Amino acid sequence: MAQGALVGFENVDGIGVITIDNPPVNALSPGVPEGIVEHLERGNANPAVKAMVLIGAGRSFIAGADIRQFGTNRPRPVPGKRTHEVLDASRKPVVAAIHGYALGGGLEVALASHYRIAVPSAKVGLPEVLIGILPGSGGTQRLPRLVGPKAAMEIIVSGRQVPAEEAHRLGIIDELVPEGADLRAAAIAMARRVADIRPLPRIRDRDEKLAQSKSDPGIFDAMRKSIARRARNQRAPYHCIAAVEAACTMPFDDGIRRERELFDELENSDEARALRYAFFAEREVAKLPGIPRETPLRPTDTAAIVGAGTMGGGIAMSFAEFGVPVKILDTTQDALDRGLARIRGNYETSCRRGSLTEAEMNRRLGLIEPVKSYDDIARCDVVIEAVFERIPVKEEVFKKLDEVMKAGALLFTNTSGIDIDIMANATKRPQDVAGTHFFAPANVMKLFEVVKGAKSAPDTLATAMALGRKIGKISAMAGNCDGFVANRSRGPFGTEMNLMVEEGALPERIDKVMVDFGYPIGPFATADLSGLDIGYDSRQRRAAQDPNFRKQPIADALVEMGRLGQKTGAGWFRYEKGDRTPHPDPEVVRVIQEKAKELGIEQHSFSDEEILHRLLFASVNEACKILEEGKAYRASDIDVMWLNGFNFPRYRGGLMYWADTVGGPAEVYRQISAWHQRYGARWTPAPLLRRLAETGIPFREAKPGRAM
Ligand code: T1G
Repeated sequence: MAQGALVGFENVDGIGVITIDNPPVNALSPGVPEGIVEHLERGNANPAVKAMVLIGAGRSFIAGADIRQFGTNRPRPVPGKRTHEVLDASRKPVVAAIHGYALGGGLEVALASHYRIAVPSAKVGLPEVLIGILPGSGGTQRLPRLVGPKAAMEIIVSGRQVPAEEAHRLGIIDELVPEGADLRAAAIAMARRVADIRPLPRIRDRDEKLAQSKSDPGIFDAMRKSIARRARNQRAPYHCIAAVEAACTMPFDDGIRRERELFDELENSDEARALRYAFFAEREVAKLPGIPRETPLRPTDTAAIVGAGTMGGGIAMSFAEFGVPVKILDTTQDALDRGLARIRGNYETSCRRGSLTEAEMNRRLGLIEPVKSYDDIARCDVVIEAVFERIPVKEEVFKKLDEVMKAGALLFTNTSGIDIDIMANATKRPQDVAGTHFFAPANVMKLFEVVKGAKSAPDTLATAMALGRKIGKISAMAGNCDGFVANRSRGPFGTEMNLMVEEGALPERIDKVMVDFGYPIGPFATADLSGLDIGYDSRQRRAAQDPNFRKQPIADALVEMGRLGQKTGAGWFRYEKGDRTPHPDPEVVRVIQEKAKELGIEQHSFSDEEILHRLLFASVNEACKILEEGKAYRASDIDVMWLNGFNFPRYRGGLMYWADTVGGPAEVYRQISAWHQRYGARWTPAPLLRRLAETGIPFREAKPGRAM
């Protein structure tokens, strides 16, 4: 293959092998589809070529269209020259040989091929819905013909990756070759076997599976109903269903045209732009200015957790899910027993819900080893402290870790806000210490906030970031400050929600505004879920230390009444036994009115927009301070934290991206300045906000004020 060619061709004794070589994931960037088409046409025209193979160089087949091309003014495909059309017109069989990923346009190329062969570790899928569009190269028309419309809709609307073995069972993959076997050779052998078989097996010619929609016409409405909650305010999931419906109701070529119409309606939608932004923001966040990508990482093959509480248990589950053996240490057998019982209970719930098999539960439990002595964890590569949020307790743990852990072991803390340097300075190896902050529930939430201590070594930080990705998280770097970055930027949101309740906005009203905006549940229902006592203690401590610290009188009153949230059946809302549905409670209204009167706070009405902007603009202002202080590398890193730590609706891009869509810095600065006049110092605009407003630079391009 010519050096540097994106797509190569080699005639192997009559089998034309077409190799795509566009690192890192063989995206269908400009030149790649053209190269594939050129070689398909050459192979068809060459009498010496009996059949062909399509295969990817490097680590993957084709990961899909080049997402960077969307939203740009790119050339329209030439009719009849689209890859899947040329494959359809091929007079010779083409075998798609899949390893790594065949996603989006990559799977569509494979589906337009005549045969598909894969290694078991390969994954296929049509994830376009995850970036706000839909498969636009025949996937919505061919997949239903292969697996039936119902299974096709599940794959297309979820956007999930389908492991090759499941794809083989579904009929998407014709043949699996043993892992480690020579896929290219197997594909060539398959091409040789099928070279003379006619007619060529084109999926477009197979309609038998579409009959399912005739016998069960309700499948489309049922699908629309089943996604209604999570697809709120979004169009792509519904367009995916409409495209599959077209496959069942139109001739193939009409269905292709309908698919393209639906695709064109989405490519430049707000939702698609925001989701593309989120996709790239979650790749950018892995890049650490000043720490080279090739920094050698320390080993993280064995892990230990100190503290078998809720967080420690959830962290242990994260390691076990990704096959990392993990010891969990606590000082008493009772604490360990409770911790392991909680872990087992979580798994049993997942098994009951069908999201986990018993075998998988047992595999994971087999990786979690309870221990009672620090000596039992001394040889572990990484240890994460997850004990009470009390400084003396944490200092004691780190002193002990410093004594027992092997040289070079990574000493991480899951603290949600205590100064990392306090723990680091309790050891003689501060270079090995960093924060690795999980978000509750630790085995569910994706955000893994890595916090840089003053003396954290570069490889310590690089390894921490890689460790997060290794256990299925999205790692994001934060500078060491009160609340780090995620919680610090979320803090003002919490302040404003409590103040608005004092001013007359009821919890159910604020929750509705945020659920309508796209959150899965409202902030008050979320507080009830976490437990109102969590913040109560720290507020009392801070008020005792800082006379200027303003407590939250209504939240405090609820806690003092024993209303701790779901766990006591009442908090901001009332709960029926065994039901998590929040119900407004007149008792809470009484407390609010009583406290507001006591505090002499003027009650007033709110618009939905005022509620939304009071909460989110407060956090945008704090995010500007964070960037100014150099505690985050990028505004998009803060967006990644809000998407993966706080369930901010993904199709709105993230806190800072969204702020740009509602008038950007100029509008936010105008509004905050008005609230500054009305409410005082807490609404003082951040200097960076003012500069962005004056210079017209959007939030998502804001740069940190200084190095982290
Ligand atoms: N386009 C452009 N760049 C891409 C890309 C893509 N499809 N996929 C990955 N990259 C870049 C990524 O930004 C990063 O860049 C590098 O490759 C490594 O990615 C017509 C319309 C394949 C599972 O949605 O899911 O086809 O940071 O860190 O963790 O119907 O990449 O190094 O500069 O994610 O090993 C459909 C998206 C497109 C797949 C590999 N396909 N990609 O994960 O690597 S739309 C997708 C992924 C489409 C058709 C429709 C993952 C991966 P940088 P990475 P990874």
